[in-house]
Amino acid sequence: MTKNPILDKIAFIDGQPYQIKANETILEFAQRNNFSIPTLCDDSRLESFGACRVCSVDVALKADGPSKTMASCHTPIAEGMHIQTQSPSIQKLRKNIIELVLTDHPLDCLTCESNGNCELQDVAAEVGIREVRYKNAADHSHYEKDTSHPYMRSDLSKCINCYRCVRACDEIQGEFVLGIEGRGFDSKIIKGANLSFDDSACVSCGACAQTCPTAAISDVFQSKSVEAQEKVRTVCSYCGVGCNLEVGVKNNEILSITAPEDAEVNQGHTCLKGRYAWRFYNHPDRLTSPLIKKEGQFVEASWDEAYDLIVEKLGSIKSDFGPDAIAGISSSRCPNEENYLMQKLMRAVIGTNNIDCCARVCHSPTAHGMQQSFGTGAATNSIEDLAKTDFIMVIGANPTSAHPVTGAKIKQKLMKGTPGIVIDPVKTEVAEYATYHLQLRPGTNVAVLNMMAHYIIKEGLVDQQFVDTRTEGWQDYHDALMNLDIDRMEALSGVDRALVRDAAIAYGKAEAAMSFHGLGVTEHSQGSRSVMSIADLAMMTGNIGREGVGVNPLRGQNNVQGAADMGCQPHQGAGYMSVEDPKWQEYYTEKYGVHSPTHAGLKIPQMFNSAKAGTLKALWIMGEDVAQTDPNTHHVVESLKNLDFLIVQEIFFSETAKLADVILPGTSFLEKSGTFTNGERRVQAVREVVKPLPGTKVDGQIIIDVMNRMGYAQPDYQPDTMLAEIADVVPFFAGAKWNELGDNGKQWPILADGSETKILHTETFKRGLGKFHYFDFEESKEIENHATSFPYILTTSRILEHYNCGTMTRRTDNKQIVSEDILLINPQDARQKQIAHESIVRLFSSRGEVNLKAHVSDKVKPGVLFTTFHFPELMVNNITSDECDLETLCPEYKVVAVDVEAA
Ligand SMILES: Nc1nc2c(c(=O)[nH]1)N[C@H]1C(S)=C(S)[C@@H](COP(=O)(O)OP(=O)(O)OC[C@H]3O[C@@H](n4cnc5c(=O)[nH]c(N)nc54)[C@H](O)[C@@H]3O)O[C@H]1N2
Ligand SMILES: Nc1nc2c(c(=O)[nH]1)N[C@H]1C(S)=C(S)[C@@H](COP(=O)(O)OP(=O)(O)OC[C@H]3O[C@@H](n4cnc5c(=O)[nH]c(N)nc54)[C@H](O)[C@@H]3O)O[C@H]1N2
Ligand code: SF4
Ligand code: SF4
Ligand SMILES: [Mo]
Repeated sequence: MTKNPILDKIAFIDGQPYQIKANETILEFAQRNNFSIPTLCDDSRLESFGACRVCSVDVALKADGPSKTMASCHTPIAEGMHIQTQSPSIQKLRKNIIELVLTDHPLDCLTCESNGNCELQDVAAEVGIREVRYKNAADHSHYEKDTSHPYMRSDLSKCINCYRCVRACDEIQGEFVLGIEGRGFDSKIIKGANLSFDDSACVSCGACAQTCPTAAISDVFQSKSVEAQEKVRTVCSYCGVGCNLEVGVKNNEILSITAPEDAEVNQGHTCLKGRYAWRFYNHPDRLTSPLIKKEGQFVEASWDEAYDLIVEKLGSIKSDFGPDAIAGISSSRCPNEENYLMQKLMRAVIGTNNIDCCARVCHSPTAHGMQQSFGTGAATNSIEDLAKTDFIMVIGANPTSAHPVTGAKIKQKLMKGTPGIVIDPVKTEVAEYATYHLQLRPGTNVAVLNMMAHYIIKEGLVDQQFVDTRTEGWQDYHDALMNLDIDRMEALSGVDRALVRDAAIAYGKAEAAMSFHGLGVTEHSQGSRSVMSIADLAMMTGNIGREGVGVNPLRGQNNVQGAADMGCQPHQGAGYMSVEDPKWQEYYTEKYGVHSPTHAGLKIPQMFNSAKAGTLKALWIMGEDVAQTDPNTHHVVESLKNLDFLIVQEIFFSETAKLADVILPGTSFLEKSGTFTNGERRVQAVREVVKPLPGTKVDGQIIIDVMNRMGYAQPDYQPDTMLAEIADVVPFFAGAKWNELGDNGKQWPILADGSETKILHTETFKRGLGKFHYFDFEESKEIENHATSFPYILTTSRILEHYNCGTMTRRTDNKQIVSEDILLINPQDARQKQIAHESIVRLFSSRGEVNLKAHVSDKVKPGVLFTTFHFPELMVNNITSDECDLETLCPEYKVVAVDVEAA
């Protein structure tokens, strides 16, 4: 459909003049001006379809001129048009159409799963239908219901052939699961080759259920949503996309979660975790009482007993061994306010900088690397820029599994012809749609990125003006690249030089190229260096500081950006000011009213080593299951066992909680208020949906209770006053106010006047000039030391259905969809090792072993194996290594020297 690019011109609706906007349909024009036009096949997120014609209007080109009836959803508005939305002939037409639709629709409204939440009924009422004249002309009641899926149902006898579900699956999710079989009255929606949801390629995003105007496809819980007394807007607590959610509640019980269509982050879309995986919140396994370990057994205790013990223990350790014998690990699953409090507890109350969070094992190389290159570690652009870019590079990220809503957008762009590069040892879903897939050996990013930079220079594609005016360090970088040993890099990375050259040329020539990266970049011994190399590519091609470009880490956990912003790292306090700089020590001293500790603290791996060595005595871990998710589990568990005192603040009895001396039952995101900061720096309000489960306390209040008992006066937890305190300390939160965040939040820096920032480094970089860094490729020590005995490279990642340690997703019906970690092995390797598809194999490294099921798959190259770490029964981290990023100590989860054999 072509639309009119007209601005500031007038058209008329029911006789009244209104300004028209470019690229608007008549329907959008009317809706914007508050005229109601009934629709059935329309969904504003989908391409207009014009099938049902319920949205028909009369259109004349002159005030009293002859009119034509047109479908408003796909007719562009034009200057001078006169639209009649309710003429008698139009009303009659709509009524006839709806009557016809209803003849084909079972009249079981009283028992229908839509439970009154039916657009068809609403439209029928709107067009004035009181009864149906030709009942069930075409009877489809024999269509079988599909109840194979834990979260969705289909009952196609209720289908009215609007094809919204098919279009949502194609255009929003890009999964192409749904199709149409047959013609006319017999046409029917099918899944794949007429399969059930369960057997189809459906990824359970729920887009079809959300758009279906009847209950032909519905959420299992949908019928309940209309009973909700209240709808609360909050933010998903799984991944860093930060989808905005609407939660239906009744009597302090959650009935449903859907995605609001005005959500700026996710436009009415989610993945199955945000929409469906919330039943953990009142699961019987939730911790509901403080527990104290006595003679090896956990015993229920009162909050007072638990607090007394904590204050006594931390107090005596501090006085006997000094504050640095105590450390804290904060939770990127928790709101900013709670992370801020956790670091404040450590710094202002205990007196140590020993505070860290899961960014350590995740994107700490991104934060460090981008700080070196640009001056700040956060994503330079916004996800909405995907609409404005004309080239996409995805490096070491699998967004359709790990950031599904953004992943679906990236996939849509690539499918619709935007060229792109995927650099990944695995054939990920986005790799299948990308123009270039550079399937490198795990651990060789620096080699491939250097080759790309070399070809960009050689082909004359450097944006010299950007380099000259906005950057420094170019000449050294340039000279090193001109001397690159391409033969060696090609051999080491295993990627054909011609392919790298073509990809580099395409990136270099793009008007606006956007790069996204993930853990396949950071979780390596050269993690920080790879991040700086990505920044180099962006700077040398001028892809920084404007729309549709930039370096965009796909931050992992819902609030990992926030945890670092709030200072949950040992070298920088809240707002990233150096804890070793006397000027900033003074700043924090003034803000917190107590003297700041003066030297940087321990990073998580150093905490474990110090615990093992006996110098770290006490550790307080909030919401991080290190015993399952940190590498080399035996080492982690031994270290934790060697502590004098371990406090675990959790919502479930995690693997780490099992080792605690005291367990404090916190609350999930559904039971508290605060803010999460997503991967594009968007600070959004998380709102209490239900009251904290009896026996639990809001995590922030737990920390405050202990602060107060240790003699530091901190007011009780309130989201508004906490955010005000943060705004006073963290410069880029200066204008953040709880009651001004609205439904869609604000992207930081939030200036004092309350305005937000969509794109960073537009005029200058945070550090002034952007800085080029060249690094030689270095082989991982893991390969150097172990490859002869363990010749395969294992890379570990995640899957769509489960989330990290899995305490939450394993307690939802997601477990019915996926119930174990699987090893991917190339057919050639499987043959050689005599490993059959779905057989159990023994996977082992120099650290340990794990038995798991093999899937023979050409998604991985020969020599490379792939698995996930979601199930503690298997404990994949038994075999991962202690190697880590040289600069930040981020573990090298992505390169593990292993061997495998049939079990
Ligand atoms: N469903 C789901 N979503 C999640 C999570 C989850 O557990 N489940 N976890 C969240 C968290 S904490 C995070 S940090 C994010 C992570 O999300 P991503 O950053 O996408 O992380 P991974 O899927 O672990 O790894 C990404 C890709 O890196 C590739 N890779 C491995 N080695 C290399 C290499 O040497 N070079 C390159 N270029 N690529 C390599 C892997 O094959 C994989 O496809 O996801 C978040 N979202
Ligand atoms: N082999 C391998 N291991 C990995 C990775 C990998 O790629 N490969 N990825 C690593 C990465 S990127 C990350 S980020 C880590 C993640 O590892 P973790 O941070 O350990 O994992 P999560 O499952 O995100 O959540 C941690 C805990 O927080 C608890 N929790 C959730 N919400 C709350 C709350 O509101 N309050 C409290 N008190 N607790 C809460 C959950 O029950 C869970 O036990 O795993 C790392 N481990
Ligand atoms: S849930 Fe999502 S992937 Fe599955 S059929 Fe519906 S739209 Fe397609
Ligand atoms: S894409 Fe991420 S934030 Fe959105 S619903 Fe899924 S897990 Fe939640
Ligand atoms: Mo992560």
